[in-house]
Amino acid sequence: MSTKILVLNGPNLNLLGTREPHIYGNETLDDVQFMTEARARELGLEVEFRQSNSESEIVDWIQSAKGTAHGIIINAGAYTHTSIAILDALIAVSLPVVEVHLSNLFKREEFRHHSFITSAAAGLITGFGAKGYPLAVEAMSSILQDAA
Ligand code: CA2
Repeated sequence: MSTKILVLNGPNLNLLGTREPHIYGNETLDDVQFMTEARARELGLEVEFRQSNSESEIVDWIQSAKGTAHGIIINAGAYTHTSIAILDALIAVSLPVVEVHLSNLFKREEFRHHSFITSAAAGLITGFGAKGYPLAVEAMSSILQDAA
């Protein structure tokens, strides 16, 4: 099986590039997918890139990663700050996790400073816009190589 990374995007990230470019940048989610897949290809990794506005669908996708993916990159959107269900699913699959955010959470409102995801993640990339995704792919590649 090729080395496969599941890249998950949470609510409203489908709106990227349409509003709030000063916070999230000008790239659309399709652009982010393109950049993510390009870096993955360079590193010999395969990417499955998904977005959902539904917490339960994200939980289902995380559960189904066991046995089908080698790692998970996740931008859980606003669920980052609320979802114990996503945290529990990430812990349950025990795959390496890299958390990514377009904006710098710590320069924003206090309620965005806490992430339920981070405690299940190897690390957090926040504030580099769309470029955070290829960076997350690099981080995942390094984690998987170290574990091999
Ligand atoms: O910075 C990030 O990547 C976030 O995960 C984005 C979430 C936000 O709730 C998190 O605190 C940080 C929001 C994604 C919504 O994206 C939009 C993009 C364009 C227009 C409206 C929403």
